[in-house]
Amino acid sequence: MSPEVSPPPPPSRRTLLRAGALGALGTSLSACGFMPARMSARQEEAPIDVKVDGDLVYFNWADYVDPSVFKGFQKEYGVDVIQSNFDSMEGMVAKLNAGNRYDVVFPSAKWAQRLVRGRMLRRIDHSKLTQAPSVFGRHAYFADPWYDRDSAHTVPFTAYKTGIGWRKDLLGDLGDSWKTLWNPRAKGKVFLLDDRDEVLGMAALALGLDVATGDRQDLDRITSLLGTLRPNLRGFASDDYGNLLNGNAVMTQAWSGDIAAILNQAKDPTIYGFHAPREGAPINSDCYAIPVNARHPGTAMLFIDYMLRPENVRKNIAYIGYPMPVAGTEKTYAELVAPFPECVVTEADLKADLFFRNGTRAQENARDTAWTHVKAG
Ligand code: N2P
Repeated sequence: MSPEVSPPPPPSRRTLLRAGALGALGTSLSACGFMPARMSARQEEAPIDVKVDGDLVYFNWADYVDPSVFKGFQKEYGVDVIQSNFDSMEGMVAKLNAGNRYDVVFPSAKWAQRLVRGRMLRRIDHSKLTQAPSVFGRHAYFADPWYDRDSAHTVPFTAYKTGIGWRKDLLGDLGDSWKTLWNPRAKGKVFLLDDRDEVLGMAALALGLDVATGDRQDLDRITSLLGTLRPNLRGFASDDYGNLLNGNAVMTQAWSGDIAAILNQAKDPTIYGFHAPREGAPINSDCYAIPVNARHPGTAMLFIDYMLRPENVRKNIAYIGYPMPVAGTEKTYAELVAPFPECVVTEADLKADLFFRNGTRAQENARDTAWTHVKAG
């Protein structure tokens, strides 16, 4: 395929409005390094022929789909699922930019927006997905989310918030503030997610700042605050789930879904707690997306549709612990998280301004620099 590189269209007024205060898209686009993989509008818009066109090359977080659902898909369609995993959005996008070809990838909201702006995703025709009405017809938020107008290139997979997971048997009941991470009884046994936006966002919220601030003065305050957390820190890791279960962490910054998954995996789930801190808990959503250079977009469409069948959604919810916006699966999730009601992501949560947003190039660079300082300690 010879990519016909063309500049992105100017953002419409609607897109600009949706991008929010930080979204100066024109300038941030080239900063994202998507130029080499950008496709022409024609390639992006070409309708996908929904039929098996090869094995499914799948790229996602580890353990983020129930293995029995993969088995069912392979059996029904006579294809293999060829899996590889990433452990950060930056890692995922680096692979795409390097030209690696996947049929289905799972960006979070702001990364989906970047990929859409960079013309790196195929358009997904909802009328070709038999299950689309139970997603877009029932969950108004996802019919037209801020990160992808009309969900034209994405289908929502999960929703979650970020909070604190801890061992109740070791630390007792804890307060519902981000400051809990500084609890001296957790000295040397706290993990933060290995994620720039989550860590800077947590400190921003603890300080009463915007969750996605790119302001240098704000970022100085954030880095100083995070410096004071060092004595408590054992490390940065996005395996919040594993670290709590294996005892490496007594407390960890955690995604609500991973905590809910613990309910199904732990010998004694009652020893774990989860708080969505009162200063604000970042909200996010991961999506299905089909890269423009996917070799098997037809199989990818069939996979997305298969994943959206309510019986498969219910299996996935029970296995990974994340709610999925698909009608008929609400009860499965509600029952799962009954012991952890703070995991629940409501429509009001989605509308609160607690998503990580794309900043301007300068703001994103300032956040990179702050993150480098925080990691270096
Ligand atoms: C990995 C799930 C990560 C989802 N357990 C957060 N985007």
